[in-house]
Amino acid sequence: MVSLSMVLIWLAFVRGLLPGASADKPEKTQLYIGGIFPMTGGGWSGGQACLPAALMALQDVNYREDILPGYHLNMIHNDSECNPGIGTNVMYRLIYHPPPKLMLLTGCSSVSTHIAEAAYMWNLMVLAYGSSSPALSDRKRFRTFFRTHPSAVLHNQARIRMFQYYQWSKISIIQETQEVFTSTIEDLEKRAKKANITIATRQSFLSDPTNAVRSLKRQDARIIVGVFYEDMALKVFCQVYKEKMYGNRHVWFIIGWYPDNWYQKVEENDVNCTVDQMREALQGHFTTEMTMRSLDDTPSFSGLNVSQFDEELLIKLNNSDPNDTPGYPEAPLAYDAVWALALALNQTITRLTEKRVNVGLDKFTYDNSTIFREFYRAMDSTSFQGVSGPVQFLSTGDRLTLTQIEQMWDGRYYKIGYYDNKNNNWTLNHSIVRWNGPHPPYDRTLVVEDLRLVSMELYVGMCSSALVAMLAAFGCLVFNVLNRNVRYIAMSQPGLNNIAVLGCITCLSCIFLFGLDNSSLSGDQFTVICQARTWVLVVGFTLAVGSMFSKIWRVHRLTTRAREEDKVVEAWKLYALLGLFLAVDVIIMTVWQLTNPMTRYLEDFPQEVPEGSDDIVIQPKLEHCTCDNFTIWLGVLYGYKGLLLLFGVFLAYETRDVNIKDINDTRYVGMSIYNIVVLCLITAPVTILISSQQDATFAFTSLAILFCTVITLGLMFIPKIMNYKQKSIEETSQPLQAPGVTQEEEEKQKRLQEENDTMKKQITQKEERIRELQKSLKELLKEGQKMTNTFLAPPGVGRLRATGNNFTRLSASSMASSSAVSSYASNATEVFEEVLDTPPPKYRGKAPSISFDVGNETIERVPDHVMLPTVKVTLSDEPAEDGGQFESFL
Ligand code: ABU
Repeated sequence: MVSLSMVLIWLAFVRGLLPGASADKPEKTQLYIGGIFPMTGGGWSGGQACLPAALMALQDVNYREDILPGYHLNMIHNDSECNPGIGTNVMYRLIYHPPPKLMLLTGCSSVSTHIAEAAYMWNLMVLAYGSSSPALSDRKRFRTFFRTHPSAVLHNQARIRMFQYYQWSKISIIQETQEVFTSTIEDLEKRAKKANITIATRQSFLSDPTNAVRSLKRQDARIIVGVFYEDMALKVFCQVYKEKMYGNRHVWFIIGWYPDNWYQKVEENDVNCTVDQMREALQGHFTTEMTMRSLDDTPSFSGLNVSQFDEELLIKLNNSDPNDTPGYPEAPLAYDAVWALALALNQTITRLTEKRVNVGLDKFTYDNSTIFREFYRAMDSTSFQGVSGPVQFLSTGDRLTLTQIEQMWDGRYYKIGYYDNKNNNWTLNHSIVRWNGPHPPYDRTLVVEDLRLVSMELYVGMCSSALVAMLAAFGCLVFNVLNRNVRYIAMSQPGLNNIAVLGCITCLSCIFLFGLDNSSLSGDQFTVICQARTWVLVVGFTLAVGSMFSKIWRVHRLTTRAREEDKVVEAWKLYALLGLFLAVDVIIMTVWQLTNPMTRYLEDFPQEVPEGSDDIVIQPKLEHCTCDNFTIWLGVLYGYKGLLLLFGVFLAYETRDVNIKDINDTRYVGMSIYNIVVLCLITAPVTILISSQQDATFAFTSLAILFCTVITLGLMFIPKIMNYKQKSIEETSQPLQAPGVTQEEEEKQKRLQEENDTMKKQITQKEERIRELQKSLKELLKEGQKMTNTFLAPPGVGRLRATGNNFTRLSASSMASSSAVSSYASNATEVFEEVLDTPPPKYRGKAPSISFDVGNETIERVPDHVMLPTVKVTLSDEPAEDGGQFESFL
């Protein structure tokens, strides 16, 4: 009531002062409207400038004789504190305290929504000068609502345009929990989605933005839209300063209707940051706001242009700093709102007259819908030039204007452009736009993928080695094929050796495939190669190891089977065994390929931040060739190959002493298998352990393949090549098969040869044993019988010879019986020399044998291949003068 009386006094004063106001004119009928102004409170206290502007408009309307003739428009108003509860209370007071109000003027969206939702119950129209909430555009909910303040959706159109222009496709949002902001953000989300812009995160807060800002930081928000009232803006940017979420990595978009120096009000809002800190945090941020002052100086319907309006308003504000006065930007909207309702009422009078409804506006009551209906229609069709620009309402009660974009630099706002919502075009003064960094910030931390590749030097080195090994293997193959008829090679299963060489070459080719990565392959190509290399290695391994296995199995059969027919392993069986191994490979690999195909998988490593870069992080990645159940499949393959190797090792061990001359590489094949087992046992687990180090894995795998193949080739072929060199071509190249000799005969000959060799070996061992026995016997005899040289000739084939000149008697007796087998006295030297090489004269005619009587038997001594019993030879009577010796030759 105090306010009302002040207004009336003030109006009376103005009327008295203004020209054209005459005291003798008939009393005017008083009309009343209600005004709800947020004068205080934390949100938007725009009433501080809007109320004077509205009063100014009332004064100007009342001054005009052509507007509302015979009426005087009054406004009864109160403070809503931008609080819905207080605002609603003010509304009830206005309604229930006479006189009836023709209309309610409101500001602050949260208050306006409550009032506008209820007002139609009293046939009341609501006109908002300061409500931006997009929610208010809902005609079904707010049936009698109009506003000179455009909807905040106009901000969103301009924002989206900016995002598109600077190619920001990922934004984040922070909002105060108020319907005005929630509905603004909902609209922004819809528009962003349409424009393919992702909302990375949306944070909201009620009264403390600390956690919301921290959360933005955690989520690496870069382009941030903030919608909140001025008091919250101070808190938000103080926290932004603390979290260092400003500068060259961040861009903030906030609402532009705060007074220009809003950030300086830190003390009165209890914000724990200095003005300088706020200025620093706000450097370069953008604001969007609807144009609230006409862009040109053309006079409005009221007669005032914008500058005149501002001048007058400043007087009303007692020349206080407009930048420091909340609602100063919106003041033209309040001024135009009063003009809009005055013009609508004016129009209503005309309409009522036209309709011959003979009631004055002062007869309006809350249940009189006649005046209300005409008033609504008049308002709906209002159109005039205001100080805020053209005033016209859409069917939703909204108003369209340009959106103005500003940027703050060093604490000052600079206009950088406008967005025309109606025509969907914009003007942006790029030269004014400034950035904290050398370029507009990125909308996200750029994650640069760094694919870890096998080093080129290593790849070239390993491939060169593999190539050399392949050439060597090829050389072995050629050697084997060219000399396949040479006995030495022909007897070593050259066919299987050739397959082993091919297996080695296949395995070596894998080295080329293992080193191929993203530097030369696309993702799909890598998948193909990763499948191919598994197949190639598996098949190569089986060809090499399988053929060696077959060879050693054959030798094992040959040397361990008792029956002659069991010993024979036909060649086709060896190849069939190899074929079986390959078939198992193909089955395992095919099932693997069909059920869990190998594919490209990228392993991520911890991100790295390059020095001096805020916007880029390096994401190291490594390509792997893997699949579901990879470990199981690897286990199946390793299990099968492991069994093959294990059995191969067993066979190699069993045949370790076999030295069959013509199957001359048995031992070497065994050694190759040992070597492969050892290398596989090391390589398989180590490559799994170091699988995250591409160079080490490639080097280790390649070296294992190189060692396995080169050692195998060396063991199989170097002895053959050496042998080939040593033996003359004539010796080694005897035709294997004389004309007319059958394959069977040849096999038999081979077998006999092998047996012969075995026996020769046994003989050598026995001879060795004999020598040892002779030696010990000699020592015994020397000690025990100095006068009698007794010599125990060992059993076996051999010759006896005594040296010296003067043996008088020589007797030989069998160890088996004590009787002498032969005795005579003669020139011993002569006799024995003769006995051994040619029968002595007296035995001539019996040559080439000599017989000994052993007991009742006569054993004929044949120079070769005859086993003699142990013969005791005694040289007695007179030892040789020269201390002659007696020796046995075997
Ligand atoms: N421009 C002031 C808007 C205030 C509000 O919508 O609550």
